[in-house]
Amino acid sequence: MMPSLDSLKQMFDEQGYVVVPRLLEESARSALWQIAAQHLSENLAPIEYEVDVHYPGAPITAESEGAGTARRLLQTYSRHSAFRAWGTASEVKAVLTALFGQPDVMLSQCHHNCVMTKQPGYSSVTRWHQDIRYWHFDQQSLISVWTALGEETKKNGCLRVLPGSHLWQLEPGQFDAARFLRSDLAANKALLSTAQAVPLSPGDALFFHARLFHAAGRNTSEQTKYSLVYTYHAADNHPIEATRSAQFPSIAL
Ligand SMILES: O=C(O)CCC(=O)C(=O)O
Repeated sequence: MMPSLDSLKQMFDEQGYVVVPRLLEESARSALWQIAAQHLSENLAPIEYEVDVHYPGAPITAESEGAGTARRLLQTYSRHSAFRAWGTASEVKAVLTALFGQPDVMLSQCHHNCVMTKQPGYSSVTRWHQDIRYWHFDQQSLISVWTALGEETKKNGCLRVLPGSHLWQLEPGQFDAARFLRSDLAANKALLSTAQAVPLSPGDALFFHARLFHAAGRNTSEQTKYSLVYTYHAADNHPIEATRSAQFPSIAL
C-alpha cells in the first residue's frame, strides 16, 4: 500500500529522499524497459558514454576496451510517448505536488531527462555529489524522480545516499575541484559513515532532493541496470537565463 502523502512529505523533508514502492505498474514498467533496451541496442543518439565522464573505472580513451559502454540515454522525454507519459503521470504528479507543497510542477528537459544504463563490465563509480552543483535555478529545491525499470541492488550499483544531507551547509574545502565530496578529510569521513544504500524493486520510484549527497558503485552483475530519471521544479522556481538549465523549455505537469 502506498504511504500517505503527508508521511511521504515528512520523510522527504527530514531525509531528503523517499521511496514510493511500485509507483509504476508492471505492464508500463516492462514496456519502458523494452524501449530503453532497444534504444541502447541500436545506439540511438543522443547517448552519454562512460568514456565521456572520466569517472573511476570508466574507459580512458575512445580506443580503450569498453569505450562503447553507454552511461545514459539522453533526452528521454523526446524519445518516446511512453517516456513522456511516465514523466507527466498523475501518480508522479501527486507525490511531487505533496513534496513541493504546491500544485504547479514542471519537468526540466535540461537535467537528467535520461535513462541511466549501468552496463556490466565498464560502468564507472559515481562519487559523492549533489546534483545541484551544476544547475542554475532561482532556488535549489528541485526534486529528481529515479524510477527503477529493473531490480537495483548493491551488486548492480544501486544509489547510496547520505540521509538528511540536503540540509547540510559544507565548507568549500570539503569538495574537490569537480565538486565531489573529498574522502580524505576526517570531517567528511564522519559524514560518509552515515551512508545508506537504496535498493529498489522494479517499478519503485525514489524521489530525492537536488541537494542530497548521493553516489553509486559499478555494476558487477551480468545485466544492464536501467533507471529512468527526470527532474522537476516548482513553476515559480525559474531557471536562470543563459545557463544550461534554461536551454530547453520545462514541461508543465
Ligand atoms: O552512477 C550512478 O548510477 C549515479 C548517477 C548519478 O548520481 C548522477 O548522474 O547524478
